[in-house]
Amino acid sequence: MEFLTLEAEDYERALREARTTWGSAVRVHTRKDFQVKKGMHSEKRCRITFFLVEEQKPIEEKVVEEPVFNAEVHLSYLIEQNEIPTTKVEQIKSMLLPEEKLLGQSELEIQFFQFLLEGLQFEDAIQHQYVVLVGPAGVGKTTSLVKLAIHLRAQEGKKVALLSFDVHRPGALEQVRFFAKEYSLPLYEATDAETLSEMLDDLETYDHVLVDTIGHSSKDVMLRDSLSDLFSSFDDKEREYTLVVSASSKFADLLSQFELFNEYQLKKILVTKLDETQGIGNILLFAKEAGLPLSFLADGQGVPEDFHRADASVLVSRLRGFSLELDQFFPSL
Ligand SMILES: Nc1nc2c(ncn2[C@@H]2O[C@H](COP(=O)(O)OP(=O)(O)OP(=O)(O)O)[C@@H](O)[C@H]2O)c(=O)[nH]1
Ligand SMILES: [Mg+2]
Repeated sequence: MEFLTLEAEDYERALREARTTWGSAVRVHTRKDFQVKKGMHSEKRCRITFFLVEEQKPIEEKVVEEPVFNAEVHLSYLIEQNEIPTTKVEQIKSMLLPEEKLLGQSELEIQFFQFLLEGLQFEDAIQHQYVVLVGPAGVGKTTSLVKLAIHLRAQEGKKVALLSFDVHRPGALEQVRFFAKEYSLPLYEATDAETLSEMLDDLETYDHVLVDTIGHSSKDVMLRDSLSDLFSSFDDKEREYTLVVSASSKFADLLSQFELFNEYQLKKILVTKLDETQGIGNILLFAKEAGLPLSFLADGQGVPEDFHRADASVLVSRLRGFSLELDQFFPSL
């Protein structure tokens, strides 16, 4: 720190002089009063030693600006986080962002949440004796069939059997035989319409017969025809067809799978591989568009544990980007 000195007739003048030059930065360290001889007289003097401090600026009052909530930006974020199909984005924005109204964050989130769940149907009760799982190759039909069989037996005390239509493909039978053995599930293998009709009396003794089919696409005309052949053998049996889809499929692909398999008059949708996707917007909008109830949800390869009855709370726990605690709408979560 640097010290300065200044001398005047008295302390007040010395201080005034110092302040004339350095203003309010002056801080007096010491003062010394003394006499100076001037001829016969002596004169009073005062010497001050002082230092300067940085002038304190007045504390500016900070104006904390409230961030302005931008509903459109937040809605875009929710849309992205939940992987809403791009073809639906404009419709959602025009529905949820009315021009004449400013939305707060909670209000917007509740409306988006309602939009996602509105019209969704859930139905896990099996109404028919035969349950046929159909769907594209590799979505998890066989695995889900086994999980469903174990669920019906363990949770509902049903007598169940597996019936495989997928008996010619290398490896397919081994897979279902392995599961049947592992979980002590009776397995019937229908190689053709004739063997199937021979099994029907036996199959009548079960509460539910779960039918595993070969995954096929629109290009596999042969496969479709052979499947139709087999189905014709139990035309009179009460049965329900469930479409198995993977949660990681694109929305447009889900719609074309629905169109392809709806020739069987689908009753339900079973969703697999929920563990392989971040956003479930495609599945929610697909189920609504197809107008079919969701029956079960699979979220892993674990048999039988990665399998749940479809209900809103399971799906809601997979929604992302909300600041609202969504589980408040489902107290059982
Ligand atoms: N991560 C994950 N994998 C799954 C799920 N369900 C099935 N898988 C796996 O997906 C693969 C295919 O399953 P499958 O049950 O053979 O599928 P599929 O539809 O019967 O296949 P195809 O008979 O060939 O048409 C296997 O490795 C399964 O373990 C799931 O929910 N999550
Ligand atoms: Mg299979």
